[in-house]
Amino acid sequence: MTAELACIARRLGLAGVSVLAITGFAAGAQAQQTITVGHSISDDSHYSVGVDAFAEKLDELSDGAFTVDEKPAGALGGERDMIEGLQIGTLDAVITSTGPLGNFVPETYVLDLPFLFEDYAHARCVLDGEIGQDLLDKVGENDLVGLAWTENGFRHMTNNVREIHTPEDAAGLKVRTMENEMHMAAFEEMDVQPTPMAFPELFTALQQGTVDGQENPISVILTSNMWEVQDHLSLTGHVYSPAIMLASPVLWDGLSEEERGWFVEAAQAGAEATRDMVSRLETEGVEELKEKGMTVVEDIDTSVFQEAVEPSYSTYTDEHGSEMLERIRNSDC
Ligand code: EAX
Repeated sequence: MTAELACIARRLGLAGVSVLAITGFAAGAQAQQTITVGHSISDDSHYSVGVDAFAEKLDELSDGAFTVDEKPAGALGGERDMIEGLQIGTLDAVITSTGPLGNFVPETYVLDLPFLFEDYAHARCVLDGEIGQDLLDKVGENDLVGLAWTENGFRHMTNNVREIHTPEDAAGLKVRTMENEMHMAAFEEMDVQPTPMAFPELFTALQQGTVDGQENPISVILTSNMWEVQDHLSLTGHVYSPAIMLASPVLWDGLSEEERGWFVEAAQAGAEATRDMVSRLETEGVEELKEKGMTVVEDIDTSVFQEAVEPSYSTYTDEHGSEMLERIRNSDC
């Protein structure tokens, strides 16, 4: 189409007229807007699959008025940097874990408590229901727009020192965590030395031995090639890691109600595609990591880990009370 138009333009002697302008004219003169979407992990990750599904749905709903420019792999900075970017409008949307989100929206810290969600069905049900919507609304009160909850996955530990079967095996290790108070408190209860760091710095830190280990969902471990620099994986599933698709209030202010609806619907389509990949890799990905040479400890007694980290809940409840925690525990999910 574009080449054809360029050809027509040349024949008409419109050499100086941009092809884009002609394309816009041909499509009914509707202005095209490019939406920049950033995330911290690779372009074959579950977030990237989510961006593709988001872009496709947005294109369909808007009849091509919005196109998406994906900036993966921390090209626009770590997750905290990108959230700040949204607030000042230097980018349009981000898919991020809740790692740094509590620094901006403290109400979301509840989601970062270890062993809060029993399984994927439980977490997805809570986030897709009234509780999830209330938290998205809270996000909206902090110079951010919460489009939809999406997913990173249950986090598992990797390291280069020894197989982890029990919290005692983890004790003494230096483990990179996200920049998240709740996560750090949980690891401290296991006598692990939590070392918070932005994701784009992690691979080099593992490679150079600045930290002994890290923890992330299978999809991240696999698609960020952590198996190249980590020997042992333990399926601890110690915390569910939600992700969220956020938009910039600067973008949002310029959209009509109808367009806002398209963005929310497209973000939900992205979340669905992301969750499908997370589910698939939760089993397939483990096999792949074994093939790539990782030793995998699968028979973990999670109850001993749960007991070890339980006292860290007070880090949350001392400051935020237990109302939201009880709501999640008592929900129908
Ligand atoms: O959001 O920082 C992390 O470990 C996150 O899990 C990752 O960047 C995906």
